[in-house]
Amino acid sequence: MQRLAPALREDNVPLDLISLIETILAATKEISFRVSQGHLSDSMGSTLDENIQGEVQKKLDVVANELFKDILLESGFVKAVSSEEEDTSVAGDEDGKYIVSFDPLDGSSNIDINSLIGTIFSIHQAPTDMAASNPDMFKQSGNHQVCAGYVLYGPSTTLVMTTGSGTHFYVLDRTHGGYLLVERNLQVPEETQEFAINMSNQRFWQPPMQNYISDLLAGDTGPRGKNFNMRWIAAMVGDIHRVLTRGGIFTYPADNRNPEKPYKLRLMYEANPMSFLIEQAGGLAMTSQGRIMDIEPTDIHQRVEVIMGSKNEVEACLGYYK
Ligand code: FDP
Repeated sequence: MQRLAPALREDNVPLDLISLIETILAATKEISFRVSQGHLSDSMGSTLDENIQGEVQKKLDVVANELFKDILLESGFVKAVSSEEEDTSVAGDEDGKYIVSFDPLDGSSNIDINSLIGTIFSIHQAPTDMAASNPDMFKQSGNHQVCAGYVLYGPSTTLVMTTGSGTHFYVLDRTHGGYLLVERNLQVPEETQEFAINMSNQRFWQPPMQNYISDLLAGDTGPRGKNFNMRWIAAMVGDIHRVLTRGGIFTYPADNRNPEKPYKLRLMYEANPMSFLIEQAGGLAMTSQGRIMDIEPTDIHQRVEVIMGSKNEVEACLGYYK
């Protein structure tokens, strides 16, 4: 099996971007180790807890955020970072060529139940005409990503990543401590009979999503004429990994629970990187209004409607909005 760096060189990825990716992955190896230690590590529980020595314990997502931030800002490759855990962007090296958006630990409600969690990242070129402290650097659409990926801390630690030449699948080999390429060019099957949505929000959805899901639930007695299965991991990394592996549709639609907050998932470090991975694998990544990666961001923590996965099923869903 091929190691990471030669696999990236085969895709003509520039050397400084390879170094940046390796920097990100160094942090994921440490997080993977901490996750595998579970309650034996100091990272479980609330930030308000104290351990036996009277020291304040940190939650794993805070630890992961600090690790990524420090390692990226010290690397010299990065002009600024933005994270789910930071209010605004954090400045790095003025000459850094890249900016990185990340969700250090996605699926945080799964941390304490030993279930799937992961890290999501998205890399853009840094504009040369803005200071490192200017958060407007991050107002670039998903179309301009030069790399996106996630690391899933599951029974095995897996990396799924694209630099625009297909979506490739790697596994962390603990015997040598590096990621090995398992499969090049993942392809999301166009057809599926599996959907992922948080059904408990059903009464809050808009009518098109209500109608689409009720037709899926009607199975072979309804207009779709086939039965569907449902899965919900409550961590986007886990659900998207399944979609990339065997197909499916994943959606977190608009809802009216809170009129100030009609969407849940974040554009910059959840929807955009996952869209890049899904599209590079032949799937679709949409809102009910258009492609996610065409959205011009207005805010680092902007939220967005998400409907992504198997091409024919996403199109079937969008048909209900016409
Ligand atoms: P979480 O808030 O636990 O970090 O990031 C948002 C996210 O997880 C996604 O990973 C996941 O798909 C979704 O929220 C889970 O939402 P529900 O709480 O509605 O299940």
